[in-house]
Amino acid sequence: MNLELISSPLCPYVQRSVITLLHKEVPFTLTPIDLAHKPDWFLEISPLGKVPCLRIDRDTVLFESQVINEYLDEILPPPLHPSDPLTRAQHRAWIALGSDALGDQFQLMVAQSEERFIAAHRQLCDKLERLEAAMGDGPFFAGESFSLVDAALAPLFMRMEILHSLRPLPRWESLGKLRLWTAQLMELPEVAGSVRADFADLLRAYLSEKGSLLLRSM
Ligand SMILES: N[C@@H](CCC(=O)N[C@@H](CS)C(=O)NCC(=O)O)C(=O)O
Repeated sequence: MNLELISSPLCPYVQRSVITLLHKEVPFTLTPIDLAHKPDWFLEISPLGKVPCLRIDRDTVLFESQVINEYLDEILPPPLHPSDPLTRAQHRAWIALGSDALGDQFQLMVAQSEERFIAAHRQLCDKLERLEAAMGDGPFFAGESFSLVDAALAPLFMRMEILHSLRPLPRWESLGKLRLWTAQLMELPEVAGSVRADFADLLRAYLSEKGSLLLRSM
Protein backbone atom coordinates (compact mmCIF):
# COMPACT_ATOMS: atom_id res chain seq x y z
CA MET A 1 0.00 0.00 0.00
CA ASN A 2 1.25 3.46 -0.90
CA LEU A 3 0.63 6.02 1.88
CA GLU A 4 1.24 9.72 1.26
CA LEU A 5 0.54 12.29 3.96
CA ILE A 6 -0.06 15.81 2.70
CA SER A 7 1.48 17.97 5.39
CA SER A 8 2.74 21.26 6.70
CA PRO A 9 5.77 21.39 9.02
CA LEU A 10 4.12 23.33 11.88
CA CYS A 11 0.71 21.68 11.85
CA PRO A 12 -0.05 19.78 15.08
CA TYR A 13 -2.85 17.79 13.41
CA VAL A 14 -0.44 16.53 10.75
CA GLN A 15 1.95 15.63 13.55
CA ARG A 16 -0.70 13.42 15.17
CA SER A 17 -0.83 11.29 12.03
CA VAL A 18 2.95 11.28 11.57
CA ILE A 19 3.30 9.93 15.12
CA THR A 20 0.79 7.16 14.38
CA LEU A 21 2.49 6.24 11.09
CA LEU A 22 5.91 6.14 12.76
CA HIS A 23 4.56 4.15 15.69
CA LYS A 24 3.05 1.61 13.30
CA GLU A 25 6.40 1.42 11.45
CA VAL A 26 4.70 1.59 8.06
CA PRO A 27 6.46 3.22 5.09
CA PHE A 28 4.96 6.54 4.01
CA THR A 29 5.93 9.73 2.24
CA LEU A 30 5.35 13.29 3.43
CA THR A 31 4.32 15.91 0.90
CA PRO A 32 4.57 19.36 2.49
CA ILE A 33 2.52 22.17 0.98
CA ASP A 34 2.51 25.92 1.54
CA LEU A 35 -0.76 26.66 3.34
CA ALA A 36 -0.50 30.33 2.33
CA HIS A 37 -0.49 29.26 -1.34
CA LYS A 38 -2.40 25.99 -1.53
CA PRO A 39 -1.71 24.19 -4.80
CA ASP A 40 -4.69 23.47 -7.07
CA TRP A 41 -4.15 19.70 -6.89
CA PHE A 42 -4.44 19.95 -3.08
CA LEU A 43 -7.65 22.01 -3.19
CA GLU A 44 -9.09 19.40 -5.52
CA ILE A 45 -8.46 16.50 -3.16
CA SER A 46 -8.97 18.22 0.22
CA PRO A 47 -12.68 18.91 0.92
CA LEU A 48 -11.89 21.30 3.79
CA GLY A 49 -8.69 22.72 2.29
CA LYS A 50 -6.83 21.56 5.40
CA VAL A 51 -3.90 19.29 6.17
CA PRO A 52 -3.45 16.48 6.99
CA CYS A 53 -4.80 14.45 4.09
CA LEU A 54 -3.80 10.85 3.64
CA ARG A 55 -3.65 9.71 0.03
CA ILE A 56 -3.90 5.93 -0.26
CA ASP A 57 -2.56 4.24 -3.41
CA ARG A 58 -2.63 7.63 -5.18
CA ASP A 59 -6.38 7.69 -5.66
CA THR A 60 -8.24 7.57 -2.33
CA VAL A 61 -8.05 10.47 0.08
CA LEU A 62 -8.89 10.66 3.79
CA PHE A 63 -9.04 13.93 5.68
CA GLU A 64 -9.25 14.85 9.41
CA SER A 65 -6.39 13.72 11.61
CA GLN A 66 -8.45 11.58 13.97
CA VAL A 67 -10.22 9.80 11.11
CA ILE A 68 -6.83 9.12 9.51
CA ASN A 69 -5.42 7.83 12.80
CA GLU A 70 -8.35 5.51 13.44
CA TYR A 71 -8.15 4.14 9.89
CA LEU A 72 -4.41 3.48 10.29
CA ASP A 73 -5.09 1.87 13.64
CA GLU A 74 -7.70 -0.45 12.16
CA ILE A 75 -5.60 -1.64 9.24
CA LEU A 76 -2.26 -1.87 11.04
CA PRO A 77 -2.43 -4.11 14.14
CA PRO A 78 -1.88 -4.22 17.06
CA PRO A 79 -4.58 -1.64 17.84
CA LEU A 80 -3.83 1.50 19.82
CA HIS A 81 -7.51 2.07 20.59
CA PRO A 82 -9.02 0.06 23.49
CA SER A 83 -11.33 -2.82 22.59
CA ASP A 84 -13.96 -1.97 25.22
CA PRO A 85 -16.54 0.39 23.59
CA LEU A 86 -16.95 2.63 26.62
CA THR A 87 -13.22 3.04 27.20
CA ARG A 88 -12.76 3.68 23.46
CA ALA A 89 -15.48 6.35 23.59
CA GLN A 90 -13.73 7.96 26.55
CA HIS A 91 -10.45 7.99 24.62
CA ARG A 92 -12.19 9.67 21.68
CA ALA A 93 -13.66 12.26 24.05
CA TRP A 94 -10.24 13.20 25.46
CA ILE A 95 -8.85 13.38 21.93
CA ALA A 96 -11.68 15.83 21.13
CA LEU A 97 -10.68 17.91 24.15
CA GLY A 98 -7.13 17.86 22.80
CA SER A 99 -8.34 19.18 19.43
CA ASP A 100 -10.14 22.05 21.16
CA ALA A 101 -7.07 22.75 23.29
CA LEU A 102 -4.97 22.99 20.11
CA GLY A 103 -7.33 25.76 18.97
CA ASP A 104 -6.80 27.59 22.28
CA GLN A 105 -3.06 27.07 21.99
CA PHE A 106 -3.08 28.60 18.52
CA GLN A 107 -4.99 31.63 19.88
CA LEU A 108 -2.41 31.93 22.66
CA MET A 109 0.42 31.89 20.12
CA VAL A 110 -1.03 34.57 17.85
CA ALA A 111 -2.62 36.82 20.51
CA GLN A 112 -1.81 40.44 19.77
CA SER A 113 -3.08 41.85 23.05
CA GLU A 114 -2.53 40.88 26.66
CA GLU A 115 -6.30 40.59 27.06
CA ARG A 116 -6.57 37.98 24.27
CA PHE A 117 -3.48 36.23 25.54
CA ILE A 118 -4.96 35.91 29.04
CA ALA A 119 -8.30 34.67 27.66
CA ALA A 120 -6.68 32.00 25.46
CA HIS A 121 -4.36 30.99 28.29
CA ARG A 122 -7.33 30.58 30.64
CA GLN A 123 -9.32 28.46 28.18
CA LEU A 124 -6.32 26.28 27.42
CA CYS A 125 -5.31 25.75 31.03
CA ASP A 126 -8.89 25.04 32.17
CA LYS A 127 -8.93 22.13 29.69
CA LEU A 128 -5.46 20.94 30.63
CA GLU A 129 -6.45 20.90 34.30
CA ARG A 130 -9.46 18.70 33.50
CA LEU A 131 -7.13 16.36 31.62
CA GLU A 132 -4.69 16.32 34.54
CA ALA A 133 -7.54 15.31 36.85
CA ALA A 134 -8.48 12.42 34.51
CA MET A 135 -4.92 11.19 34.14
CA GLY A 136 -3.97 7.96 35.91
CA ASP A 137 -0.50 7.04 37.12
CA GLY A 138 1.06 7.04 33.67
CA PRO A 139 3.51 6.79 32.10
CA PHE A 140 0.95 7.15 29.25
CA PHE A 141 -2.71 8.15 29.26
CA ALA A 142 -3.92 4.56 29.53
CA GLY A 143 -1.08 3.37 31.76
CA GLU A 144 1.74 1.27 30.38
CA SER A 145 0.60 1.18 26.77
CA PHE A 146 0.75 3.94 24.18
CA SER A 147 -2.68 4.79 22.74
CA LEU A 148 -4.20 7.11 20.15
CA VAL A 149 -4.76 9.62 22.98
CA ASP A 150 -0.97 9.85 23.32
CA ALA A 151 -0.55 10.31 19.55
CA ALA A 152 -3.20 13.06 19.57
CA LEU A 153 -1.93 14.98 22.59
CA ALA A 154 1.84 14.79 22.10
CA PRO A 155 1.85 17.70 19.57
CA LEU A 156 -0.04 19.92 22.06
CA PHE A 157 2.39 19.09 24.86
CA MET A 158 5.49 19.50 22.67
CA ARG A 159 4.33 23.05 21.86
CA MET A 160 3.45 23.77 25.53
CA GLU A 161 7.04 23.07 26.55
CA ILE A 162 8.42 25.31 23.80
CA LEU A 163 6.00 28.14 24.65
CA HIS A 164 6.77 27.78 28.36
CA SER A 165 10.49 28.15 27.56
CA LEU A 166 9.73 31.45 25.80
CA ARG A 167 7.40 32.90 28.41
CA PRO A 168 6.80 31.10 31.71
CA LEU A 169 3.31 29.63 31.91
CA PRO A 170 2.86 28.90 35.65
CA ARG A 171 -0.42 27.01 35.30
CA TRP A 172 1.23 24.62 32.83
CA GLU A 173 4.24 24.33 35.10
CA SER A 174 2.01 23.24 37.99
CA LEU A 175 0.47 20.32 36.05
CA GLY A 176 2.82 17.65 37.41
CA LYS A 177 1.14 14.60 35.84
CA LEU A 178 0.83 16.16 32.39
CA ARG A 179 4.45 17.30 32.45
CA LEU A 180 5.65 13.84 33.45
CA TRP A 181 3.49 12.38 30.67
CA THR A 182 5.01 14.94 28.29
CA ALA A 183 8.53 13.94 29.29
CA GLN A 184 7.71 10.27 28.62
CA LEU A 185 6.21 11.10 25.24
CA MET A 186 9.15 13.24 24.11
CA GLU A 187 11.48 10.28 24.74
CA LEU A 188 9.68 8.15 22.16
CA PRO A 189 11.32 8.01 18.71
CA GLU A 190 7.92 8.30 17.00
CA VAL A 191 7.26 11.57 18.85
CA ALA A 192 10.78 13.03 18.68
CA GLY A 193 10.97 12.10 14.99
CA SER A 194 7.53 13.47 14.10
CA VAL A 195 8.79 17.00 13.47
CA ARG A 196 11.74 18.51 11.66
CA ALA A 197 14.99 18.76 13.64
CA ASP A 198 14.68 22.57 13.54
CA PHE A 199 11.06 22.54 14.74
CA ALA A 200 11.59 24.82 17.78
CA ASP A 201 13.36 27.42 15.59
CA LEU A 202 10.64 27.13 12.98
CA LEU A 203 7.93 27.69 15.59
CA ARG A 204 9.81 30.64 17.05
CA ALA A 205 10.15 32.20 13.59
CA TYR A 206 6.41 31.76 13.06
CA LEU A 207 5.65 33.42 16.40
CA SER A 208 7.97 36.28 15.51
CA GLU A 209 6.24 36.75 12.16
CA LYS A 210 2.87 36.87 13.97
CA GLY A 211 4.15 39.41 16.53
CA SER A 212 3.36 36.91 19.29
CA LEU A 213 3.27 38.23 22.86
CA LEU A 214 5.19 35.09 23.84
CA LEU A 215 8.32 36.69 22.39
CA ARG A 216 7.84 40.11 23.96
CA SER A 217 9.24 40.96 27.36
CA MET A 218 6.48 41.35 29.93
N1 LIG B 1 -9.80 19.12 12.38
C1 LIG B 1 -8.68 19.09 11.47
C2 LIG B 1 -7.86 20.35 11.65
C3 LIG B 1 -6.77 20.48 10.61
C4 LIG B 1 -6.27 21.92 10.51
O1 LIG B 1 -6.84 22.85 11.10
N2 LIG B 1 -5.17 22.10 9.72
C5 LIG B 1 -4.68 23.44 9.50
C6 LIG B 1 -3.17 23.54 9.65
S1 LIG B 1 -2.65 23.16 11.31
C7 LIG B 1 -4.96 23.83 8.05
O2 LIG B 1 -4.80 23.03 7.16
N3 LIG B 1 -5.34 25.08 7.86
C8 LIG B 1 -5.52 25.61 6.54
C9 LIG B 1 -6.74 26.47 6.43
O3 LIG B 1 -7.56 26.44 7.35
O4 LIG B 1 -6.86 27.17 5.44
C10 LIG B 1 -7.86 17.82 11.71
O5 LIG B 1 -7.90 17.30 12.84
O6 LIG B 1 -7.21 17.33 10.77
